[in-house]
Amino acid sequence: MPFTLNSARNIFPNTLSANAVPALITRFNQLSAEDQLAWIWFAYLEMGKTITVAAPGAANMQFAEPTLDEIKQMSFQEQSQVMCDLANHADTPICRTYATWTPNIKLGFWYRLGEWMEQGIVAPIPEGYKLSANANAVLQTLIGLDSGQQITVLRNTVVDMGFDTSKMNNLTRVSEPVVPPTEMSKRTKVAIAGVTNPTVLSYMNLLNANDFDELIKLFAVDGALQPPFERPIVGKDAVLKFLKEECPNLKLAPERGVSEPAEDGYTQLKVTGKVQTPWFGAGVGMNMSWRFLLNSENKIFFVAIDLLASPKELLNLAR
Ligand code: ECH
Ligand code: GLY
Ligand code: GLY
Ligand code: GLY
Repeated sequence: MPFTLNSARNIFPNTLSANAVPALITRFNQLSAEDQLAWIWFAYLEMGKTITVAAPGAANMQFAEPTLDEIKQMSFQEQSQVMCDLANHADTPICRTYATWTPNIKLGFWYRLGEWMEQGIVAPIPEGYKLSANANAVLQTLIGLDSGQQITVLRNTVVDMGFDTSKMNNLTRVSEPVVPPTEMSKRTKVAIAGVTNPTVLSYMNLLNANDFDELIKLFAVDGALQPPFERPIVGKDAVLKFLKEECPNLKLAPERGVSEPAEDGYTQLKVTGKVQTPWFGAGVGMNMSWRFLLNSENKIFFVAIDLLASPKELLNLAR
């Protein structure tokens, strides 16, 4: 039986992904909007003790600027309302605009609001605000996670805010200006113990070089990419759009892998290693796996990227 998207998703079923992340987000979503905002504020402060977030690039900020200016002009009460609306997924013009932004623009927007809250330009979390008992318990759970899982929780809560895009019929996403690929002489090459497959090595090297136009050529026409905790993105056009919007300046450091033949001339490979995001650089190494299914032409039919449950999982290459 040939592979389908669904059977592809189940290759290397022993892979243990960080289920603590979606479990925590479910509990977070049950908190009130006020509690959610204060929770993120306290979480952000707590994480700031050990890891440093980089300032957003100008490219990420330009789309958020008009909305930030609008918020700056508001009274504290109106500003608090906007932030609660975002957490509540309300149907307001700002919540609709927010929904059109890529994750990096959303993160840049909140980064700036956080600075303004600190400087007294935007309504702060009220002094002495007491988190509910539930919110406190969820915060304690977060503090117990490793830093890669912590920043994933934070990123996903920010990405989920705003009006629900599935309820918008004329959604035109704004795209960040495309980051140019690294020039040839400055590119790096990965080495992966146990893996010599040229498609997999090129995948890592081209992603590290921001060379998305070449990277997409490694995919089958109906190929799919499944980001952590998300549904697969299917088809070359959609995958290329995702790569250009969400994947600039990542640093992939795969370490080891395993390769074996599958049905119909397909090959399945699992690779584990570390990934850095430009937001935290070398300060946070996320423990990741890539589960590739290549077709008989060595094109990517499917690749799943998972955030692993623990560093121990880096050694788990079992089928
Ligand atoms: C304040 C209080 C009020 C409410 C809010 C606030 C501000 C919060 C802020 C939060 C900032 C958070 C940030 C998080 C960044 C996280 C980034 C992550 C990136 C992970 C990327 C991965 C990539 C994997 C991939 C690989 C591939 O091979 C294919 C592509 C891809 C405090 C004001 C809200 C400011 C900056 C977790 C794992 C490896 C799938 C992408
Ligand atoms: N079967 C492993 C995962 O989906 O994370
Ligand atoms: N500073 C990380 C970014 O703008 O993507
Ligand atoms: N959750 C990581 C990403 O999709 O960028």
